[in-house]
Amino acid sequence: MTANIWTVDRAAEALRAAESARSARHPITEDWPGLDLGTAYRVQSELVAARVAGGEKIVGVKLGLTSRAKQRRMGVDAPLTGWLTDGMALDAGALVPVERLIHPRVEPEIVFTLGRRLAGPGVTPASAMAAVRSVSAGLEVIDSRYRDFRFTLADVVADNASSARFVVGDMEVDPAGLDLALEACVLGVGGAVVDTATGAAVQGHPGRALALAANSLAERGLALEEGWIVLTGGMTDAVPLEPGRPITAEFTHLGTLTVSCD
Ligand code: OOG
Ligand code: MG
Repeated sequence: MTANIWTVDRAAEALRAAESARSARHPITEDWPGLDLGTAYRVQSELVAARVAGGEKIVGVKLGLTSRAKQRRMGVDAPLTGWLTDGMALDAGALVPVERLIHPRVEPEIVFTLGRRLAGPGVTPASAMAAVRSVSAGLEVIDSRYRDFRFTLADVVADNASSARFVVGDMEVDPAGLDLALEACVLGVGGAVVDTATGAAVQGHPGRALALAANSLAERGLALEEGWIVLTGGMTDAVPLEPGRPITAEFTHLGTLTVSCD
């Protein structure tokens, strides 16, 4: 009955296959009900290790499901982390290569660049913010490898938190001059405002999300490195990316970012 045995390798391969075929699949936990969080993070590590072996470089970390808007929509009530590589980065203004994606959605995020290494455990929001060199606007393009973005926490962890692409704005703002809980974002689709939020939507303050990422990585013996970027999580629900309907995030102090596709 070896065909029924699921392993970290097999789960990673199933997710890679769904991504390259652009074909959404059913949740891994339907095949592998025993998949626990620790093992799901090993699947995630294996996926990113394969990208690194293929020449990509890790440039940072993302948090997912840090806001109530996202947790409610996805039906998962705990945050998670995933990896970002240079292969996922898009230049501001570049078209999103939707021909390589399954069903992309876009969400506005507050992004940190670290001026020094940040290692848990015991990182507080204040000590996390002390490691931040600059704050920027971000738009994340997520693309779950699961049909209809339907998954459990273990599934979405294994799928590297639905990571696909991301854009970071060129403004690099000193965190000392900002109240990030009150930093507002207006999300527009095709010129119409569809949602609004402030930084407080993200764990009360995005610095709390950063501390959470450092402490969560520490449980796996890992740390956030100097120079890395950290996407702190969608402030609003994500919106589908469609041709002819550019998605714009306008922030109070971090500038305005737009993504679109043909
Ligand atoms: C999971 C990824 C969540 C965020 O910012 O909350 C995420 C998903 O919604 O597919 O990136
Ligand atoms: Mg996100």
